[in-house]
Amino acid sequence: MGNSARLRLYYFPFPGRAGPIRDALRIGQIPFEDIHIPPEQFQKKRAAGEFPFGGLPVFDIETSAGTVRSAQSNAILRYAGRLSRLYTEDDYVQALKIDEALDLGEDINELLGPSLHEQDMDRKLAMRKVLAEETLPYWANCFERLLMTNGNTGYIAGKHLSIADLKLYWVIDFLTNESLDGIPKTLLDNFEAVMTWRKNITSVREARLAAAENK
Ligand SMILES: N[C@@H](CCC(=O)N[C@@H](CS)C(=O)NCC(=O)O)C(=O)O
Repeated sequence: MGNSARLRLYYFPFPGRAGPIRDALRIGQIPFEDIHIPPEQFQKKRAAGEFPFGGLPVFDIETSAGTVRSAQSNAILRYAGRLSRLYTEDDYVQALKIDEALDLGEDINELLGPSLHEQDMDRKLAMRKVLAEETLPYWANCFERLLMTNGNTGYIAGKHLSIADLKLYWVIDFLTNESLDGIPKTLLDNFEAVMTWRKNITSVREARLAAAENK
């Protein structure tokens, strides 16, 4: 990216899949336009073909040579991570571990899709019961083991904050902030390594954002 590139991130006015991208760019002090699409305008814009794959987030890199538009939250997050030094430049093993966690985050996001789109509350709650009692504990256990394999350093990959931590921070927040009917905020309380990691990332993230803002 040249210095003259203008970056624009399009997403809804809540964190969701854009939360980690916004964080990474802010921590890296990378200027970008944070464009919030009101949910009621989304379908119209999608029908008009404004989004490459029909969903958000969408990201523009505008230079004098033109504008590159892209979709896919993890691809955009890796780009933001490279700019912000929250990915890795040449450590392929570290990249592998970060990518693994980014895909874990998307696997979990995808699991939530059907119940998010379900309009019938009884059917929605039946789906959420299976998620809360079976599916999500299975995936939380995978995440727990991943953290233990990394040595419970407080981070997902190695000993430093990366885009993987920011991705999973927002996935876990979504699972436990009580915005999902039928998913209790205590969902992950018994996953000790996840809880310890979350406490660490919550404070590291806040400190890094505050440091970037005050520079
Ligand atoms: N694989 C895509 C999924 C994109 C996606 O499904 N985005 C959701 C918001 S988080 C969306 O646009 N939903 C609106 C809809 O499909 O109606 C990514 O990771 O960016």
